[in-house]
Amino acid sequence: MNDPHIKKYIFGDPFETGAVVNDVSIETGNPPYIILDKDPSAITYTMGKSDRVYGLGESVRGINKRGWIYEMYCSDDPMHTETKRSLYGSHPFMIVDGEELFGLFIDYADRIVFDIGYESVNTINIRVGAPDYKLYIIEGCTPDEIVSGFRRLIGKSYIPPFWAFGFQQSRWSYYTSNDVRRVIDSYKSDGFPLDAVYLDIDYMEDFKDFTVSSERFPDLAELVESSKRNGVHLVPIIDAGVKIEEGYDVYEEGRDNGFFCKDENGEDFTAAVWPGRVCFPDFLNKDAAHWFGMKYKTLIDLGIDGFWNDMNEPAIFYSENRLDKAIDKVASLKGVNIGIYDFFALKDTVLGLSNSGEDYSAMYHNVNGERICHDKVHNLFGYNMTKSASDAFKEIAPDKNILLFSRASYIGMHRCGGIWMGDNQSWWSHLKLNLQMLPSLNMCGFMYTGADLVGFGDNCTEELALRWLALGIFNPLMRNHSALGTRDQEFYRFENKDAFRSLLNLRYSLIPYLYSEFVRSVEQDKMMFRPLSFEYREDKFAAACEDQLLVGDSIMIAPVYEPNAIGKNVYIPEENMIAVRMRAYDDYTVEHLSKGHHFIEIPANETVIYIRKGKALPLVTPAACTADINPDTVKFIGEFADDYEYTFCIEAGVQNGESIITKKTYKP
Ligand code: MIG
Repeated sequence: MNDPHIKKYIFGDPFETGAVVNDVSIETGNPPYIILDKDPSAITYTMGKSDRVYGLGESVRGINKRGWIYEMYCSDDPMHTETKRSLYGSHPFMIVDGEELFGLFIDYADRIVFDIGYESVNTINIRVGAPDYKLYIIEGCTPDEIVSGFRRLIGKSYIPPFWAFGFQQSRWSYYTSNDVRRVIDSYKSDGFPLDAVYLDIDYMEDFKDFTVSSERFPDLAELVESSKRNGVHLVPIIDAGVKIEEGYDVYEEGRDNGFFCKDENGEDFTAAVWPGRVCFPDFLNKDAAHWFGMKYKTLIDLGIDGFWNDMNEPAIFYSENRLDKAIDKVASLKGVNIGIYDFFALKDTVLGLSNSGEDYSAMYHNVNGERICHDKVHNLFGYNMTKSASDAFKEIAPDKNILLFSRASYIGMHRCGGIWMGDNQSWWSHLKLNLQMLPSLNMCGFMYTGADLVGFGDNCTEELALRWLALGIFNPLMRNHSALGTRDQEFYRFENKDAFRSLLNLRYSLIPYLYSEFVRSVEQDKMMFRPLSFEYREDKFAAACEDQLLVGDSIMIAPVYEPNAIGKNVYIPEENMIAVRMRAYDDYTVEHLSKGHHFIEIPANETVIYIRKGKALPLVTPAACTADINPDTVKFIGEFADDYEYTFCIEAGVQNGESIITKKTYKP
């Protein structure tokens, strides 16, 4: 395929990342719009005063990325405040929308710094780690066209199994089979719908991948079976590090076959993560990747049909080498009356032990026989871990579409699995970040995604839980997850159960719409979550709107993300939108709104969905789990022409590890 709107340039000797699958021919001469350094590891562009910049996938801050500096470098940072620069994924695609309109993708697997008007307010300055990369400039008449051009270049996004659109419950500290049973029973006995419960690292024996604790989960196969009878899938975690332990087959096979990453001396690179000392499978080595991917069979054989890959930036708590140095330093100071600056230096030495660039630089890969320093391929590690699983699933169980998502990612991985948005916190600001990341990730191909609802770290409040759920019901990956030691936040834990139950039921009423819009977005290389500015091109209020989204073709959402609110200001971007005030899927009132600013009252037990002119919102009767959803129960809300029809995408089976999707059209 040769798309006339995409121009490709190659500089130096780039590493093949695997991001692009439908490539275009190479241009010579200078790329348009931007200015390249001689080197050319720096790119600059002068923005117009009101230009907006979109993209950069999983990043902090708003939908318009202008006014901050971001680094594309997969990082394990559970405390992502707004002044951090990197999160778990690297998605170096952006769109400039203003005096000029173009997209830019830098295909490069190490650190890239995107200064979007930080050092100098009107300047974009991009610094690529080394002058060895591919640059794509994407032109189009609208941001949507640019996104489609880019998405065609990088190939079709992952479509999870239909059940993965159901509500999923997770928590780090379901220690035993009985803990899991209790969670399922509690949801069921309170009449909440549920499709999955997660198994965090606690299900393993000493945090060893592909093992199951015989003491705490002696009956996993039975648990998987009985949960499935309730419509609930169990989804275990897989960590990147393999515990070093004699007699542990995964470790011994990896060691004996040379499948682990190496250090400078060609010995296995070791570091410490949850299992203690580990080796990292060399996912960039095809044989190693295949070997590790096939290991998932152990759990698939027990009936498991979903996985989440964690710690694959890769996260490193410490390496022994640097720990020893730190310990020596601490010891050397014993009895010394150190100065305050020495004290801070000491503190930094200890705090800097984790996820250190020094350790990454000492790690080596075997790529088709060539020794490659990890620095060159850092952002591809999580991608290739997830690809190894995705490839193997097609071999192990081609008759199943196995759910798969990852923490770390790079563009290209969007074809193999989804991502969750990493370790957020039970903060109101992270509710808003959840909303703002959705369109940015869609631009980069990541469609199956969502944040840990109610927040992973820290303690939530009931009010935050309820407001977050009102956004959560639109996340394709709708998972409540929390960290060990934080306040329990399963939805049945709260006082106002009715409000939580009706929101969860509403999710199930919405699933056929969400799934259909999701599938169509993938098929047509579109975004499912769009900023208002992408649709209402000439509208200055839409352009500045950072907290409302179009979800699929029919609706707009504008969730509350502040405490003690009685409602919020909502911008209605077109005449005659219909605000549907829902207390339950079958208990709602509608109100016509004119174009402009409105204060919308939104009590915490109501959700307001805005239907676009001439469109309809299809809602089905809620069900206890996705398997029980019946699309024929559909009812339409909205005002639409007599010949209006809506087509549901319906999962009708599996072939080659992928869902077979049929279409069924309904007329109101
Ligand atoms: O160092 O497995 O992001 O979802 O619960 C923390 C425990 C390791 C990080 C993941 C989180 C998970 C947690 N993991």
